[in-house]
Amino acid sequence: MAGSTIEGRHIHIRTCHLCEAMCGLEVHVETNEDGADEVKLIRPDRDDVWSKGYICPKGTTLGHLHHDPDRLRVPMVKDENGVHQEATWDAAFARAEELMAGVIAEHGKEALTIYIGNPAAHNYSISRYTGLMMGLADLPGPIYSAGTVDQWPKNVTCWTMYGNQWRIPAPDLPNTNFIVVMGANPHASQGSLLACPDVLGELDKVRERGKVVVIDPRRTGTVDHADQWLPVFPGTDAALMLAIVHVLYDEGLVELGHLADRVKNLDVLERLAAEFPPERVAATCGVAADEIRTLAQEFAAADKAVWYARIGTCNQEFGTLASWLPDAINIITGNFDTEGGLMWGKPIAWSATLQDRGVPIEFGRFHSRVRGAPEVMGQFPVSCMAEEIATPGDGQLKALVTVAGNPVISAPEADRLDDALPMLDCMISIDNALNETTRHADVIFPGLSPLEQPHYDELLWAWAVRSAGKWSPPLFEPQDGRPGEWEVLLRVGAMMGGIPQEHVDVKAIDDGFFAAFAEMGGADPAVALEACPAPGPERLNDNAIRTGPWGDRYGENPDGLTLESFKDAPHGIDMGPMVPRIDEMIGHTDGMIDIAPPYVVADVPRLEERLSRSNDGLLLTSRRHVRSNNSWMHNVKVLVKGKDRCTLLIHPDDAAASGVADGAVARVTSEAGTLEVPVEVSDEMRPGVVSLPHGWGHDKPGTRMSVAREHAGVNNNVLAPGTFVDVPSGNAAVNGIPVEVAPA
Ligand SMILES: Nc1nc2c(c(=O)[nH]1)N[C@H]1C(S)=C(S)[C@@H](COP(=O)(O)OP(=O)(O)OC[C@H]3O[C@@H](n4cnc5c(=O)[nH]c(N)nc54)[C@H](O)[C@@H]3O)O[C@H]1N2
Ligand SMILES: Nc1nc2c(c(=O)[nH]1)N[C@H]1C(S)=C(S)[C@@H](COP(=O)(O)OP(=O)(O)OC[C@H]3O[C@@H](n4cnc5c(=O)[nH]c(N)nc54)[C@H](O)[C@@H]3O)O[C@H]1N2
Ligand code: SF4
Ligand SMILES: [Mo]
Repeated sequence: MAGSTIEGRHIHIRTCHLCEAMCGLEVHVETNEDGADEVKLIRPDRDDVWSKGYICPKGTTLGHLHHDPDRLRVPMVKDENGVHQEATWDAAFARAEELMAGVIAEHGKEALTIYIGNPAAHNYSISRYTGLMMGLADLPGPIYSAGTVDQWPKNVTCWTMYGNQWRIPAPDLPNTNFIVVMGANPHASQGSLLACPDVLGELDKVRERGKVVVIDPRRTGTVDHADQWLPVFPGTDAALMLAIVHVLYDEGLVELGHLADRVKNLDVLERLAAEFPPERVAATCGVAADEIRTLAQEFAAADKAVWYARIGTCNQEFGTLASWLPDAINIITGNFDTEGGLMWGKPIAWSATLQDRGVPIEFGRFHSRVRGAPEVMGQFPVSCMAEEIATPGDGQLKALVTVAGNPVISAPEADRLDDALPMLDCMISIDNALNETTRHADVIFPGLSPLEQPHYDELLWAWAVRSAGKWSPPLFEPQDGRPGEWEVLLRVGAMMGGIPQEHVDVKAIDDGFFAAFAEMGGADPAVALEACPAPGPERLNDNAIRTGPWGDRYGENPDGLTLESFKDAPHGIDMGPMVPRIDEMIGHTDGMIDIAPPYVVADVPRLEERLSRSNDGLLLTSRRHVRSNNSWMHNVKVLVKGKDRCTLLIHPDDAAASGVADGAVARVTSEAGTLEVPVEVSDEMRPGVVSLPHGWGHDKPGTRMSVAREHAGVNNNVLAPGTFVDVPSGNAAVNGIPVEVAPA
């Protein structure tokens, strides 16, 4: 096992699985008087090839998560009084199967769906085995995920521009000299669709070399690491960026560099932008025309520049347009697929999501039953889930499986979903907590503690600023007889597929799954199966490394990498910085980047209408904090202690006009609902815009979150109208919600 033992203390080397920064940790474990192993201390691993000693406060709390007495360790089954009781694994599987089989018999598989939450992206078992689960379930209808309150617009633009929805390019931060950070706050998030340790430290270095500009309605902590802050009105970024493109064309600053003959539909982009001179959008965006003009000129003049946009540009009314235009700006200024610009990462271990190519682009193949929402990449907006459960009729949802998700907090119209979930005939959750969502589940199957399983980040290296990789062994042995999370997913998938549990041959199913992956990597499945006989996620990980760009190809390239290479290198392996990849990354059959995809630009008229809407009244936005992680880490005492973070941030002028004072309680009302929340008056907000954090509201009965309950806060998604979406992607617009603020 990696690490060393000093005076009875074992020091494990591990990668923090919580966020995209993937920091290396030293986890110090001691055996206590009762003979139990306990995490005593977590500190940065200075020898980590990637993070080199950087961590944030959350990384030091993995021991708290592991030892939390509230964490589920055995399955929970609801008794006849609706109270969760601990159960054996066999009893829990039997109850789940009984309920699921009942729904299938009575309503068919149309009545089944799955919701997949965010930690799936940070857990190798879940990220791989939800794929197998869906394959086994073979559902005729859509599934739901946190993706439609997150990056779905970016998936739409990457699919239409590059031909693959997960080939998301990221800023080459360590090598750029000019960066625009739009709708992202790495001060809290530590980077998103951008894997880079110590993003703020990197921004400081960019400032030394050139300039950092932040475009955000809030003067965030990231602005402290920037030269300029442009306080844009929420939802107007696309208009601002079209004006940037306008200036670039108008002033002859367009220069495609090495991509000159790799980009099509440039004329469409130019024609559209011609309609958006800075003077036309300035009032709507809240950014002066000369500031827009200067930014375009400076961006074009910088030798290496990059325009980086994240969740503020996705979770909004024009998410698809605002996700398309940053890439377009980088492309037409010669800052795409080149050092210091927007580039694709090159993972050592490939992810299946990045492999598929050539799927014909098609949206709206079917529509949701209740509101008629079009399918987008197999999903409906997550806000549809409540109405699809609550509205009777053919195709009504009767069974739901949630995997590592808490949509009662994270999805728009949160209270409506909370009311709908008890109407299900069968709800199964695969989750480590009895929280606001899982309290409705008939059966909860806990996953292993992250410290009980190996870890390798699967997808995140696709947008990492270096080609590196790290594997962490489990620190603790799971309790006897506990199935791994992968096996639970496999079994529940089979259940949804109508395969009786006694006929589920885990090894045979897993062998078939692995063989398909080996083939996807270009290996001979028979050779791969012989080399890797043990079922489970580890051999998938091994295969992705062996058939990846530096892999041993099962012996063909004897000096190549395997999972063993990572086991021998606890501080990680680094294969260098980002490199140009255009020839490998375009999935379209013509090999061209489509800089103005018809599906995307068809939404421009909707944006034009926005220009005639005034910015009167107050618009609600969301925010994050470095000591929170969406909804699920508020049960860690050291992270929630201190000042109340769940406050309404409001500019002094707006506070005065609304009659609310600092520290008082305000009533915030939207079309969807009402909340009462403490006020924090601050000029860090742009006038006309207020901000609430997401992920709070832990006061529901029937949960087992004793610490979070004492720091409950309110759920800002009670205020998010479910039908307020970015139309082309169906992604929720949880930013830019019109609200009224009054004294409570
Ligand atoms: N208003 C507003 N709403 C938002 C956002 C916003 O900015 N504003 N952001 C959106 C975004 S970007 C996201 S990604 C979503 C997140 O939405 P969700 O993914 O639905 O919510 P999380 O809070 O991440 O909940 C994660 C769940 O996973 C469980 N969990 C943690 N670790 C494990 C594990 O190892 N195994 C298993 N099985 N379970 C585990 C936790 O107990 C918890 O129940 O929220 C979205 N909602
Ligand atoms: N500590 C911590 N880290 C996290 C998470 C967490 O909850 N806590 N969540 C993780 C997840 S799931 C994700 S997806 C990432 C997200 O990571 P980021 O994208 O960096 O998200 P935020 O920190 O929410 O920053 C979004 C910013 O957008 C601004 N904004 C809101 N509306 C608009 C708008 O219309 N236009 C513009 N230009 N800006 C706008 C907000 O004021 C806010 O400052 O973070 C991840 N990392
Ligand atoms: S920034 Fe914090 S939460 Fe993210 S990986 Fe590093 S230590 Fe973990
Ligand atoms: Mo997210």
